[in-house]
Parts: sequence; C-alpha cells; structure tokens
Amino acid sequence: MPEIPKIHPAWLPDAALAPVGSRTVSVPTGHHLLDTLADELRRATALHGGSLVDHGGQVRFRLQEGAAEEGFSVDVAPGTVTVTAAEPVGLLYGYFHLLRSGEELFTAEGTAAHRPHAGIRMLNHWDNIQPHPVMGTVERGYAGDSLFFSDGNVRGDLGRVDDYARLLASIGINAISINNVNVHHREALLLTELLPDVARVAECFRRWGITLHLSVNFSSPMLLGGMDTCDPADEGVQQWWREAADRVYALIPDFGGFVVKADSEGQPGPFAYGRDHADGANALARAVAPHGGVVHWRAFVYNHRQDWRDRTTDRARAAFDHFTPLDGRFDDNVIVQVKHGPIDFQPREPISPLFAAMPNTRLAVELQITQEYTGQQRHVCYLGEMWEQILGFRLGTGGWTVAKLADGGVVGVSNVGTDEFWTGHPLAQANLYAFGRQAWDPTLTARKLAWEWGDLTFPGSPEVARGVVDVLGGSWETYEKYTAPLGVGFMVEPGHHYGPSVDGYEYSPWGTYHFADRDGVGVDRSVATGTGFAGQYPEPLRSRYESSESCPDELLLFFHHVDYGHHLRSGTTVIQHIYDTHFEGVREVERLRAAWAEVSRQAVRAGIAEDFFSRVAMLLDEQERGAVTWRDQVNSYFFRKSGIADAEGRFIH
Ligand code: GCV
Repeated sequence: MPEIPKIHPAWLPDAALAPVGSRTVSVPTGHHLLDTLADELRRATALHGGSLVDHGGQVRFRLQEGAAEEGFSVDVAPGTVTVTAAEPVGLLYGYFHLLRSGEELFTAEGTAAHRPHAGIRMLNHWDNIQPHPVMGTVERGYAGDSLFFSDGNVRGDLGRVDDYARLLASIGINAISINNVNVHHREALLLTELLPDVARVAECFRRWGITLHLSVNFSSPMLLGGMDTCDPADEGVQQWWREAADRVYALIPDFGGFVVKADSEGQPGPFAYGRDHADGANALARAVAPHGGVVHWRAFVYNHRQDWRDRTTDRARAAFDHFTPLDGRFDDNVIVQVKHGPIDFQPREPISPLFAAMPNTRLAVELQITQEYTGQQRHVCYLGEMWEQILGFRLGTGGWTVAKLADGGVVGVSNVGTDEFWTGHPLAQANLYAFGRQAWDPTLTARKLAWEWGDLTFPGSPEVARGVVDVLGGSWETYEKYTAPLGVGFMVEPGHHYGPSVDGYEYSPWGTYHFADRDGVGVDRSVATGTGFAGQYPEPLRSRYESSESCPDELLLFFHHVDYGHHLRSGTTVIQHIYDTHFEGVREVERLRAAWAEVSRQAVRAGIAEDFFSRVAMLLDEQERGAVTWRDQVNSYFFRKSGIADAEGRFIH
C-alpha cells in the first residue's frame, strides 16, 4: 500500500498535475505570480516527465491585453494548448483549469473564454489567537487548530499556509480574512503589535493572488488607542482609524481591508453612540479608501436578549429592518455582508429578503462552509447542493438571482484547520472545493463540482470517484430529513450546536423558537396574523410565503404555525412528514455506510491509501449514531406533544 503523505494533498495530489506536467510548457516572466506559476510548472514537469522551455512548447501561457479582469482563455489546436490572460493571475487560474479539465481538454479543438462571476471570492476564518475557553482556537471549527495562530501568537512556520493558499488559488479564491469576527483583546492587536506577523501571512497569500483582510474590533480606538470613545462621528476616532490603516498599508501594500461584526452578539458598534451602521461602516471605509481597501460590514445584527413570550420581536426581520433604511448611504468601498438566510445558517432557511431590498448598496452573500449546523464535519453533508439553490434563487426585480444581486461578492466561513485532511471529515474537502468554484461560476451544478473534485482527488480511479460522488449526492437533504423539519431550524443542543435538543433554544434569549404546543408547531411570520416577515419579500414571493397553502413545504414551519394535522402540498400531514422523514433519514445514512464500504473496497483494488476511507468510515459510524438519536428525540417529542400515532405503526419511544 503506498504511504499517505502526512498532510493529505486534498484535490491536488501530484498525479493530478499530469495533464500539464507531462508536456513541454512555456510561461512569461516578470511578475511574482508568474514566478509562482513557473515554480508550479517546474514541480509538475519534474514529476511527470515534461519540461519548462523558453518559448513555444505544447502548453503555452501568454499575456495579452484585452481579456477580462482575472479571466483567461484557452485555445486548443492540434498539438498545442494556449492559455491567454491580461493579468498574471489569469494565467495561474488557467493552469488550474487545465488540471481539472484533464487529458480530454487536449483533444477538443476550439477556444473558450473564462471569467469569474464575482470580483471578490473570499474566505472568512473565525480563528482566535488566544484559544477561547469554550470555542478553542477556531470558533465553530471542526478540523483541528488554527493554521495561522498557536500559543497566543502567529505561527513561526507558515509552510502549511503556503500549501493552503495554493489550494485556494486553484479554486479561484482571491481574498481571505484570517481572524474571527468576534475580535477579542489579543486578536485586536493584529492591527498594531502583531502587524509584522500579519505581514508574513500576507506574503504567503500574495504568492497565490490572494489578498489578506483582518477582522477588527469596532472599539479599537479605545482598546488599542487608549481613547475614551469609538464614536464614528468623532474626529479623533476617524483620525485613529486613518493612522491605523496607514500603518497596515505601509507593511502590507496590497492589504484587502477590514471585516466588521458590530452591534451583534455582544460586539461593540455604533448604536452605543446613537449612530447607525452606515455611520460606523463609512468611518472605517474612509480610512482604507485612499489605499484601495474595502470594508466588509456584516448585516448579522439582531437582538440576542429576547423574551420568548414576546411574539412581536422576530429575529428573522432584524437585518432587513436595520439595514434597508440605510440603502444608498454606504460609501462605495463598503460591502454589506449578508448571511444567506434571515436567521443563522440553518440546514434550511428562506433566502434573506435583504438581497432584493438594497439596490444602491454593494452586497456580499455569506455562506457557512464550516458545518456548524450541518453535522460539524462528523456527518457527510455536501453543501454544494444547498449553495446551488441559494446562488441560483431568483428574488429580485426582473427575477435576478442571489448571485447577481450579491454584486459585492461571495464570502464563505472556512472549514479548514490543522487536521491532516484539512477539514476533519475528508469529504468536507468537497464543500470547500465547491464553494470556490461556485463563487467563480454560480451556474456550475453541485453534481458537476463533486465530479471535478472526485476526479482530481482520485486521479486515474474513475470508479472510486464515481462512488464518492454518489455518496456526496443528496447528503444535504438526508441531513435535513433526520434533523429539524420543514424549515423550523435550531432544534440543537445550546452552545455547541451538535446533536438534537428540540427545546434547547425554546425559552432562551436568542430568538430561535419553534412554538410547538399540543396542537401545532411553527412560527407565524405572515403579515396578516404574524410578525410580518413575509412582507419583506418582493412579489411573487411575498404572497407565496404569506399563505400556508402556497408556502413551499420545506419552509412551512419557518413561515407558519400550523396544526399537526395540516396537509402539506405533498399530501401528507405535518406530523406524518416528521415521522416519515426521520425514519427515512436514518435509512439513508445506513445506505451511505454500505455504499462507503463498497467505495473503500474499490479504493483498495485501485491501490489508493486507506486513511481517507477509514476516517470516513469511522465518521459514518458517528453519523448513524447521531441520526438515530435525532430521529428518536424528534419523533418522541412530537408524538408526546401531539398524541398522534405514526400511521405506519413504527416504534417511537
Ligand atoms: C462568530 C453564529 C455562531 C457564532 C458566530 C456568529 C456570527 O451565531 O454560532 O459562533 O460568531 O454566528 O456569524 O457572527
């Protein structure tokens, strides 16, 4: 059995470099990204018997004015493939395109142009420098420790960061923030004392065309500057931010900008001074504007000290209520970053109505790659399928998709850490892969991306790739089946959010209720009788969500409180749907395990190292245990609340 390298190469094993590495290749010089590309080509050709030549060759990279920013075109003629781009980064992206296209590309003559859909394709890390007593070094991290920080400092050895940056460049990521949006005291120092270390990290990413951003604490002028205010209207505060930005750019000339979580879950913000979020965001944006930087200002602002008895306050309404009055007031270099759903990354939520309501603001869509609410990288849950629906969802005037409305880019919360497979669950690599590729081109289907990822990860073993793709396919819906039903969300253990607790958040201040009683379940968010949230959508969505008759089944309990006997559009009742899907979800996990056993046998036959497969098998044991627990807790809860028996007479505790 060949030995697995200590760190798994993810989707770039050496064998995946063969399509380019086995040929004669030429590349221009004169830019640091071209040096990176040349290094990469040297490595590929050394491995696969090709060579790097000064001119010509079978694969030619060339720069030529006129192509789209960051884009590239590929021209295939008999015996040669030419990649042309206006910018060096386009050639780098073109190289990775050749790898994922494989040998087939070399036989299909013609020219094709490629360009990214979103200008900013970003990852947010929620990494802490000082391990948080509850969250550890990565908040909501399920893949080991931080790649950047250790022992209260930036790591001395950043070798792994370089490998990480290469993986990210290969899927088109061009921006990264390295620290948690909850910026504690030690992390605030990244802006000052620890800045030289940040510059070292920025250098790793620069080599791969990725700009570094920092999450900053809104009260930094007080925390770091000793001031007695952080009022964004205060001239001294504005001056402090300008000087802070100048210091950053002096060391990191291509610094991307700031990410800010303000007035959210205890983080400081402009409300304390009677200012709004446009005032706050613009003060910071003006500090980075002269240097070409941006501010990602998060719209995740809500009251987390709610009284569950108060049915008028609705967390789902909050982002829209706070931000839509500010449309048009944000500076051009502010990007308002909006979570895809109105609450918080649940397995199923409607699209945030904010995307259709701020035509004069740059918006970014925020997705959660780390599986906080989708199995914490212990369950297989292929999120590419969820994101395909989100990015392609039409809600704007003229039916614009979320991908188009989010003209400020696509941001994902990273799922990576020091784990040898990068992502804890080896199959969660596919989520990171799909995220980057969908940010580049949101029309790519999740299925196609699973194949791309499988083919790259297991080159030359199509049977293994097929088996893995089949296991990924449908896994998000399987997860949804055995967890919270019909869009209700949040039936998780408080705090760590793993595993079921139907009433875990029911009487807490976080605003995440399901209001189950003896007669029914769900939150009435209609305009007629509920919180009015449905009214935040443009037509025809508003009417569709307003009525329990037309509301899609998968979102019914998000928008309506209905009796257990209510008939879904599918024909079954709410209570029977709960029972059926929970039994079905567990059966699907059992099938996943059997399928994985078969893929593992094929992998052994193909001589592929076992570690990947045994890790997944071990996690599938846990997934099955978890699914059974979810099924039993949810089914028992609703059986006892409703007193309605399962029509199939299956055992419910
Ligand atoms: C970084 C959720 C998570 C928090 C996270 C927050 C956010 O509430 O549970 O860990 O904080 O979202 O997105 O800011």
